[in-house]
Amino acid sequence: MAKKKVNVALIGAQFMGKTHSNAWRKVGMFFDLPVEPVMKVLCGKFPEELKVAGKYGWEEASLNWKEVVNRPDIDIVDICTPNFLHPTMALEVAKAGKAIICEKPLANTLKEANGMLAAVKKAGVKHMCGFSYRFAPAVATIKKMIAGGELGEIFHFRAAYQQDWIVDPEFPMVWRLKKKHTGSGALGDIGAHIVDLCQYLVGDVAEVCGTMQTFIKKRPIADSDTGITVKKGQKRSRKMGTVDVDDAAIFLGRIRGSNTLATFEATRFAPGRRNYNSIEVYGSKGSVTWNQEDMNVFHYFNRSDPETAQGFRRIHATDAGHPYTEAWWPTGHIIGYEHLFVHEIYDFLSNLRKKAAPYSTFEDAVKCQKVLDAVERSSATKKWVPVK
Ligand code: SOE
Repeated sequence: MAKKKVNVALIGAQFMGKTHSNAWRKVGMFFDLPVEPVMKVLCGKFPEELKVAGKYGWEEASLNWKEVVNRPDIDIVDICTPNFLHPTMALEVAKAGKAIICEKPLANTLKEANGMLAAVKKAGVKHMCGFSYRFAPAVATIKKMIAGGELGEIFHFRAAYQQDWIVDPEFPMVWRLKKKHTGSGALGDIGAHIVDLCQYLVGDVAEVCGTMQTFIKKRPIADSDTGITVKKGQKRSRKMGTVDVDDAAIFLGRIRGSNTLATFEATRFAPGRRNYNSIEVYGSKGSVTWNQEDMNVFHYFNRSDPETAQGFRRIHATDAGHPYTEAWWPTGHIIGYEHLFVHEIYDFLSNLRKKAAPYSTFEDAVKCQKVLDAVERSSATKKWVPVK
């Protein structure tokens, strides 16, 4: 029987537009789906950037996202724009009654994030926020281990998400460095990921104490915003712009209803760490560690191993028993960053016509935004702040 076609519109043609386009294109090739996604329209801000629409697999391209969102033939809208645009777009999509995927963080502020959650609930539409690292086979396996009690009582959750793409003072002003476009800097961009991983794997953060730092406060203004990479030949004026967001945020957390202590570091000033999203979980029965730069493996220490054979085992999360891996290659044939987006869209489509939402929803994204908000208030007051 022919599968119901669901028409997709994607808003945003830069880094996330590219990763999500790849995912929409690959998901039906590698996974069995209850519906057939059709890549209908890529929406962008400039005619120039829409030249990739055909190459990315989209049937149409449009500069008018609002018109596309309200088209009766569009069923799902995927928002891959800078953070400040998420609320306006999500509210429009919810009003139009379409299913919605939105990149993280949900919004610049907790207030806006709450508004987005209220809108999708009122509209009764399916909603996902793309916390992609949950969908790494190794991370999904760690989730099962912790939920199954294999690590016992959790003493510590530790996460450090370290990058280095703006250590060069010549790196120009881009949207991720301007509060009005991004909300916060490293905290909301990469700190959001490790907060979500903590709340996904271990438990909700109940209170935080943190501090934030901007190392380079002035940067050259560029002729174009190229996300996190500097395009060859990009011209930079001598006019300088002010960085009004954090370059790094470090904070402690206590986990609701447990004795677990959490420590978080989100920095863009760790030379040599390109996209080093790393987590460590230490429990009464054992420990696990994982990092995105070596994303196909995780390390596991089991306290009940014989004393003469104790140590961190290096486990390849590419065997058939690891989530998502059967769709790809034989064991040991690794996957990459882009596959995580295929996995998240697979989970979204698999549950499109069900009540269930076994993935990161707007609810989870608001829980994350509450922690980000509390960290900003803690940094400003130099006090512990409860996460309401
Ligand atoms: C930049 O820090 C960035 O592109 C993040 O915005 C993404 O969420 C992360 O997956 C990779 O790095």
